[in-house]
Amino acid sequence: MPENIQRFDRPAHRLLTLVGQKKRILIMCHNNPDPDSLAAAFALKSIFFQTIRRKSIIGYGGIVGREENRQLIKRLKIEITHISEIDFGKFSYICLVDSQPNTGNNALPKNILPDIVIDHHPLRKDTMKCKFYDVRPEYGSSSTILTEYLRELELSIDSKLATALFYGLKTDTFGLMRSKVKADLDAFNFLLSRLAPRTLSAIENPSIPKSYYLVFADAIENSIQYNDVIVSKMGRVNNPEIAAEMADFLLRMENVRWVLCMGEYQNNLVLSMRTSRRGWYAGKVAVRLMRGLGTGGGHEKAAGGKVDLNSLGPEERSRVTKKIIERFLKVVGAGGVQGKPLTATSTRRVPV
Ligand SMILES: [Mn+2]
Repeated sequence: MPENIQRFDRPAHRLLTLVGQKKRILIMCHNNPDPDSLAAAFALKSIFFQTIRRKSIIGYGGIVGREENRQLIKRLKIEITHISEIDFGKFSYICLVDSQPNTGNNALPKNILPDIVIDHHPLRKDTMKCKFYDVRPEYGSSSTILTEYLRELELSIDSKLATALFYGLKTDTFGLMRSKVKADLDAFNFLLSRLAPRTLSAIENPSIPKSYYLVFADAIENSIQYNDVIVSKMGRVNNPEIAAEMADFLLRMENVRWVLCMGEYQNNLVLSMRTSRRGWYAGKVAVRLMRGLGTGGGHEKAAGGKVDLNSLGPEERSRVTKKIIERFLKVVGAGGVQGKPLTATSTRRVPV
């Protein structure tokens, strides 16, 4: 019976023993991969190359939407392959990082169970059927786990890999703000002295297209505030990650504790949820909101979800959106609150 590998000493050694001399290895990120997913895959690829001299392939579904993430891939030369160019049958070993089977956020076909799962989301039932899984929900990032693997195996970590892992850890934990374990801080300190500071800065501060600002303007225009809760209906978006960016941005508003942003991307309703409230678990709230409608999940402070709109007409689509908003407001305690357009506030501060 496979067991959660983290209970054992030296998980990276166990992983390598299990992989042996497998020839063709695929490492899958989640859809629209974020820095943590990309860095974890990049690190696992480096582990296989440095130990068993195997060149593995990093696969992903969706698109790389954020300009920061595009820069990460470009500047650190992370080679990734879209699933449209991947023949899953050709691989003798499949790894999944920063995600788990049947979560709806990775592009692995339903009939393919990965051999290896390394993740920091809450453990799922299907994951327990995999040969090797190392799932640590208390960890701030998958990059933290992979940094530990590299250190355990005493492998070299060049500045590119250190920069990727540092950025993955930093973004997933909001600069350690969302971190709860010392392991994150240890990895942070370890990577800090090894990364390329100018490259990191270039990744974090890219030029951004004008369209991005227009989407933001639109989203703010279409936001409704219910006391400390904001719901934004963004309409059609040309990038599935923009809902998450908007949610992060809105949560920084003073006195706001919950944000839900929703947009339509390629016949999917994508939603992103954020909270700064303690004692709640956004990922669990997302699962509840999406029950019977689609898929959802996530972490303590950040979560997401997706509804397939393909078979739904315009009326059904708006009914689904309404239902999700209704459930959300009820769960976060704003059920009976009369919402006001965000831009209608009379307390707008105008600099003199
Ligand atoms: Mn992650």
